Amino acid sequence: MKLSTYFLPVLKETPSEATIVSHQLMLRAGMIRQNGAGIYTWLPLGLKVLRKIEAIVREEMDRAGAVEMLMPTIQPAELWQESGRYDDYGKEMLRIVDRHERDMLYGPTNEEMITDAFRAYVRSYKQLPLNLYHIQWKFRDEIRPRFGVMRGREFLMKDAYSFDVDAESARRSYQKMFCAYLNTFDRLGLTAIPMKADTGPIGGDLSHEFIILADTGESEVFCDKRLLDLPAPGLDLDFDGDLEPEISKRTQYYAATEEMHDEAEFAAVDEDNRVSARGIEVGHIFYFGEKYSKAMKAEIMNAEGKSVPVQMGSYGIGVSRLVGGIIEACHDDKGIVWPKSVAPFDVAIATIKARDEAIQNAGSEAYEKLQSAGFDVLYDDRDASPGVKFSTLELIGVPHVIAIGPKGLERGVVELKYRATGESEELSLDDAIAKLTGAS
Ligand code: 5CA
Repeated sequence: MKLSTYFLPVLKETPSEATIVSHQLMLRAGMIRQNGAGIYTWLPLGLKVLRKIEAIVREEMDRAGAVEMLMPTIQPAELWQESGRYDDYGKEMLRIVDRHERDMLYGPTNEEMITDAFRAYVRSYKQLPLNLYHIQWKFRDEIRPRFGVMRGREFLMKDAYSFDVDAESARRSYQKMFCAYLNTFDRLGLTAIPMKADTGPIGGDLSHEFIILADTGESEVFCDKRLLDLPAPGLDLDFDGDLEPEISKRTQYYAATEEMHDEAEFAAVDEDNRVSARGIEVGHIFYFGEKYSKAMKAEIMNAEGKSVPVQMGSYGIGVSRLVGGIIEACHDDKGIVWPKSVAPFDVAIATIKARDEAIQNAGSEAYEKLQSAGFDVLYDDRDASPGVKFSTLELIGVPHVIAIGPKGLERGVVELKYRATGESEELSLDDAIAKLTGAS
């Protein structure tokens, strides 16, 4: 992408309405534009990051055996009347009446709709276990939308739903999602702490929130310090093979989170090991058994030939919230420092004295070579000062910048700058590309 023809409306000033750093940086970096309370346009740079996060979430869901589909944003009220949640959900649900006076709603979540799809097609335990998910926009008429995309009214969520013949198998499905979540957050460059949680309007008796630590977070984390050491990177799971050994790798961790993590239990933790911190809830998983299947008569035949309500769980990840959450965890005084896995571009080229013909040729050569090597490249070909170029690229958080200027060109070198450390080195273009290939 050439910056001269891209759409990157960066702001010089920090907008006064933004009170937390991720919101400020998303506005300044030209990632989002507010259209109303809790409603945002995703500008090109913001959309790129959103899509990268979505792709990682999708890959990990697929790897854990979940199957993607897509349900609509607008739902008929009847399904919610059947489950009993139409009245329970209260003012957070955006209710709509269509031209035929039919009651509709903008979905805040999809338990009812997925249960309706399930009961239409599945009859036998032999078709289970099954896990279906989608990645779709939701609407919740939050009383206090704030912090930009972190607490929006319209937001992108991945929601998965598991179906099992009995409670034992349902708990295995839950555990499998639990592991998939740890993998997903690892890949996003985050340490997410699972905490036992209230089930709220979703219902059920078993639930975990996944929290990333940030001072600006809305959730209070009560945690045994020793748990922070357990989700160490390197516990890479491969769901392709037999599941048992894979799950057992995480079992110790899972079991530990089962044992503690609400405020009362926290009081029992040895004082030396307590931490209490603030964090952002980026995921939430629930096992609620028969809550919806009983009310909506989603029954299956078990091995004994008996018709029983299917056992269900649901598993949410706040995809759009994660964009803000990652920035909260990954920034410095110059701007965003994206983890490589979600950076909008892998590498940028900044030309100094961009109108000089030799510089233009060198810039084009670097652009072509980097693209051929498979990198997503942002070429800052604008006729702007080095200061403007570097500060823009630092603000938007591109992990690597190759600076090409007349002095270096004479000596056959470019400058390779690393966003995360601020370090830089001089080397030939080909060596810089080789280095990036090794590092990526
Ligand atoms: N049906 C269940 C699981 S699929 C459910 O809706 N769970 S939830 O209410 O906890 O939402 C799942 C995730 O969506 C949350 O963990 C959070 O990361 C994200 N989320 C919830 N509300 C908002 C909001 N107003 N703005 C941005 N993200 C949100």
